[in-house]
Amino acid sequence: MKAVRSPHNPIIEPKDLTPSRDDFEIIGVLNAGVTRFKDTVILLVRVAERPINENSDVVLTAVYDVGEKDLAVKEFPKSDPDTDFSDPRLIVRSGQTYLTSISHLRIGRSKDDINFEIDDKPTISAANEYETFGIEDPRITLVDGTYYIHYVAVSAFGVVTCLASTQDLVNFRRHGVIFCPDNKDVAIFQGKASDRFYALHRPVSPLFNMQDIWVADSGDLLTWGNHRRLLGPRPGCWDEAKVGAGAVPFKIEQGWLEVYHGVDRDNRYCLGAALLDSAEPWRVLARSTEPILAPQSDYECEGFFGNVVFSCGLLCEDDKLRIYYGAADTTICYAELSLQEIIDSLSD
Ligand code: MAN
Repeated sequence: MKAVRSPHNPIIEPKDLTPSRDDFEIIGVLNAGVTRFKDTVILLVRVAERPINENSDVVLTAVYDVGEKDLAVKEFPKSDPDTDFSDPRLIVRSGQTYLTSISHLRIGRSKDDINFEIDDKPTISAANEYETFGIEDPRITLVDGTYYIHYVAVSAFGVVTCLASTQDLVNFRRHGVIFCPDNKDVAIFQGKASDRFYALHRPVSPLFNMQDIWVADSGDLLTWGNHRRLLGPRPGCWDEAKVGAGAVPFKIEQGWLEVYHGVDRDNRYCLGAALLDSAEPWRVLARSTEPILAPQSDYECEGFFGNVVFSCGLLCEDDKLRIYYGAADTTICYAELSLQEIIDSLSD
């Protein structure tokens, strides 16, 4: 599979943006939702920040304080034997998990697909009890002129998926939690099947160690039912450990195409594709046996969390997939792949 990476990669880096506060630094700009409005590509990028720290004996992070309606800095001594810092994304103190950064979402616009003007201020940020550890990984689905944004919200109550909508990308209406804990990697299909909305989602069963992709349907985008298991990890394959939806599924001649992420035993995140039946999207017709995009360049292999390519959105135009993806949880990159080559590489 030939992925043509932009020679300008990474196309967006933390240094291109201004932190939301003077005492914060941006450690990652990643995992963007994507849509097009006329000749403009719109990204809703995830910006991960943490307090600037000059004391090497402690780890600092920020959480949203619901009472104060503001971010509060939290300090964790590195010497505390009851605190586990082994995953760079997490702080686990006496069984309670915190994140090492707090994310918000910002809009970026480009007329040439590659050079983005990113807003100086957060577009959507943590604002309620389900979002105290931040909001992440947005996907955008356009329905009758309204952009529906489904994003991950993290708090001590768990990982949920929330819905917001906007017509002008300026004023946003929050619709609350649409999938309860732990459930992320929700991707609402671009278009209806048999007159219903469909969404991929990824519930977690810690008891049985299951993290599979499920599919549900809805008449109003808010209430989801008819949950069915769609696909899971495959032993010995590039997606042997974990799978989750990536981009919003979109219609092609042969069915719905979904670009999802798979993780292997070494925690390598790759992208692959799945083809779902047009009228019955709970049926998987074919899947990638090899990744369509795997970490390979320095900027994908090294960073805040290395060996990661992760996508929340793409544009399928001129028989090409224009994929925007987070690289090493640090930057946003761009690659083009031939739709035909992807279809030819799928097998059942
Ligand atoms: C999680 C996701 C992403 C992130 C990857 C890799 O599964 O929620 O936010 O990019 O891990 O760290």
